[in-house]
Amino acid sequence: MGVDDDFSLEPEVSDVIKNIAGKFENDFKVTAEHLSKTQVIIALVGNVNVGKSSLVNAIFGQDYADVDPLPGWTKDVKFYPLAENLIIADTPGLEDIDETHSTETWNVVGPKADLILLIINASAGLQKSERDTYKKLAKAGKPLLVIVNKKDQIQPQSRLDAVIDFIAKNLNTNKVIATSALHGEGIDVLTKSMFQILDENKRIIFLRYVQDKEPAIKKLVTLCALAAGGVGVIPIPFADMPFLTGIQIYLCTQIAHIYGIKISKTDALKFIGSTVGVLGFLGRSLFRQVIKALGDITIIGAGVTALIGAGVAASMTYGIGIAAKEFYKSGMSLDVTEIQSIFKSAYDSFKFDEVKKQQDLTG
Ligand SMILES: Nc1nc2c(ncn2[C@@H]2O[C@H](COP(=O)(O)OP(=O)(O)O)[C@@H](O)[C@H]2O)c(=O)[nH]1
Ligand SMILES: [Mg+2]
Repeated sequence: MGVDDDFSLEPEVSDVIKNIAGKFENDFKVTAEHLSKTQVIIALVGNVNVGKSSLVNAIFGQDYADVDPLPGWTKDVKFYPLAENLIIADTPGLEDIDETHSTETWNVVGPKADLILLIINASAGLQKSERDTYKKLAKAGKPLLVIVNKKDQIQPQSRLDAVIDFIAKNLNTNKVIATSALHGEGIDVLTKSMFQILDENKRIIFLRYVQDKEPAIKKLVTLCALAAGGVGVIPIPFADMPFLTGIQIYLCTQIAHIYGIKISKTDALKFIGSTVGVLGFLGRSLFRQVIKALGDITIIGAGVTALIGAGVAASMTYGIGIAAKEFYKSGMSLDVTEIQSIFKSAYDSFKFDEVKKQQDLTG
């Protein structure tokens, strides 16, 4: 079922696709190989009872207390494999960290963690131990997010805003995220931030295990759309390939990967071809031009973007990404008509200038 059966390419285009897929196989292999060997370690730092277990549960739908910690690490920091390549590192409560434990804790968390979550209880406010810890962690130079959990316990909203503002100012960071693990609030913002702050391979692995993948995938699609429109926000592999299609192939293969589906470059290209086909002459002729040019490995990148305009390039990428999300989420059970209709409404809804402006504001 799916793209292969319903979407037939002109023979000359199909030959060229095979050709391109072969030429870039090596670049993409690096990514796939990398992914299979990559491990993501997320360290939780925070006092007892702040909601560390509850947050992990809200994000991944799993209780790491049910998992046996990995043997042979240290007695203070415990590593729980939530999945083969996703590990939660749980540290002793800050109040329990005396001098000897402390050194060991930072020595482990600093180098090993890919992402550190410092979790603070909203209703208790910022403690001195939390401030000191933040300083130490920030020095490690690792991706670090500050989470203010139990936000439901602070009413009204203006009081909560003041608490968050106070913590952000005191820690000198703008990466403070308010959550309620109990009510599932702010978890979307948190997963989006975790996704964005992780490196390009680790973020894909992370998302495979996240329960609600939608917010972060939308973010990925938006960032790729901006990249296609010439606005670089985060590094995206292949964004500097001298043509537009590199970004979309990357986007489709990564989204498939997040849903646990391995696809080839040819599959991705066919999928892209099937979506843009709905744009009629513009989509088809653009796709054909890109494909042909790629066949010659002519450097046409800037040319193609100039030809269709940054806004159209961005909207197309957005449409392709959203269509890919629905397609792979469905286990590839949508047909071409359904894919095209999802593509078209996403394509029409994307407002490049507004999104660009928003991105400028929020960073
Ligand atoms: N009101 C409220 N309670 C929460 C929240 N998150 C966790 N809790 C509760 O706080 C207690 C400690 O949570 P837990 O996840 O075990 O904390 P940990 O010791 O840091 O792992 C439990 O009773 C949770 O139900 C939240 O966002 N709001
Ligand atoms: Mg716990």
